[in-house]
Amino acid sequence: MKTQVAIIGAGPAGLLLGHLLRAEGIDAVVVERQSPDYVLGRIRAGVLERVTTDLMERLGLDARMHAEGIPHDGFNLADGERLIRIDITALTGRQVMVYGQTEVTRDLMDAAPARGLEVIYEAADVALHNVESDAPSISYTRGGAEHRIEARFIAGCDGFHGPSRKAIPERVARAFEKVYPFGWLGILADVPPCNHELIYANHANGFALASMRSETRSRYYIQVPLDEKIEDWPDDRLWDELAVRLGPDAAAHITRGPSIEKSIAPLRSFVFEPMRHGSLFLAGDSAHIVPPTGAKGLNLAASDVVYLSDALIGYFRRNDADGVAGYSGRALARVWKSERFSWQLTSLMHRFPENGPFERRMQVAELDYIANSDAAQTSIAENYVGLPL
Ligand code: RFL
Ligand code: PHB
Repeated sequence: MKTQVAIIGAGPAGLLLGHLLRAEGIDAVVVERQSPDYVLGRIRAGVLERVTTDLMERLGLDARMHAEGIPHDGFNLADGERLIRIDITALTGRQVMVYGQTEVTRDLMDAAPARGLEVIYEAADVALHNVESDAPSISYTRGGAEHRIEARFIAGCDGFHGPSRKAIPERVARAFEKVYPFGWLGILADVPPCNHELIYANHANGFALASMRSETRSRYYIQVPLDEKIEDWPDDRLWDELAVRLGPDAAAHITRGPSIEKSIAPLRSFVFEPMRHGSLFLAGDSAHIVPPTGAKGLNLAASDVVYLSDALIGYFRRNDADGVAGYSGRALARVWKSERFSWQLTSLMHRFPENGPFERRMQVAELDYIANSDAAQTSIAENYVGLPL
């Protein structure tokens, strides 16, 4: 098979890119290792910045998002008795949208056939070839047969564990990484949220987050050590711990219910440079990971795709290769700012096993500063709502 852009990975980055290219008449094929049900079963992001909602609007795939998503004007930072509300709308004039990554992915998936975007699911052994040439290709096996897709470019949208990043030789690359000594244990349950806005809580037992997917579906997280096992967290223990960490006011409004999903995700900051090598581009989690505290991962995938689709549309429609050459630098400038914000909010709101009383006083002093400074709140709000493209 021949196409213009071969896309590896049908997560948000790959599907958004495929749709943006098809909307400009550019041929693209997406190759995904998992089945559609598996992809939709992964419970991940919940908060969308304007960059992501704008993309769904540009594609004309925003009807369900606007009908079912919940715009939020603010969120809360809690520490003991203190609750600091960050009024993002008053401070920035903008909102964020609570609409699950699962739903974004479903909307993109459902629209693919009608828009001429071919997505090949359950493709095994995906491998990249000749990425330094103008005629790269990918090979994969499916149903026992071997297949090859020849393309002008490859977009590696295959997440942190995919093969694309590894196809960039070490001699031209540099990786930056920070691994945190804890993970987030998440629970999804069909119960009303305890608060109409998100609460990020710093408690002596560790961080907790109260989030939601809708008026009837809640998403909560707690910080746990990396060696913690899901089996050690039956629902009752998790609800008890959430009530302790979120504090009495929130606890009074927690509705308990059976978990419909429970999983542990490790926290990591990671950036890979460059994001293009020859005819291969990286976008989304394949090039960078942020800890989920800032709600930035999916939104960074979306901003990468805005830059990458600009570059590819310039190349194919206007014969202009400048965007291709500039992609990595443009994308990384925004990536590093989101890395900074996610790392800072993670440091402020979690309990680190290696930290002592001095670091704790630093957290308290910073929260005190934030509580009393419009400038500090504005800085948090403009980052949370999303920096300009
Ligand atoms: P994805 O979603 O991982 O998709 C990559 C796709 O590539 C496929 N793949 C392969 N396909 C073919 N061959 C191979 N060899 C392949 N290897 C992998 C995979 O099956 C998959 O379908 O990456 P993408 O598209 O870059 O999207 C990134 C986002 O998924 C991620 O950044 C966010 O989920 C991060 N994140 C959050 N982001 C936000 O913006 N807001 C949030 O509120 C938020 N909360 C979260 C999060 C991530 C979490 N976890 C579990 C990591 C909360 C959590 C708990
Ligand atoms: C979520 O609802 O899954 C969520 C919300 C905010 C975050 C991270 C995850 O910062």
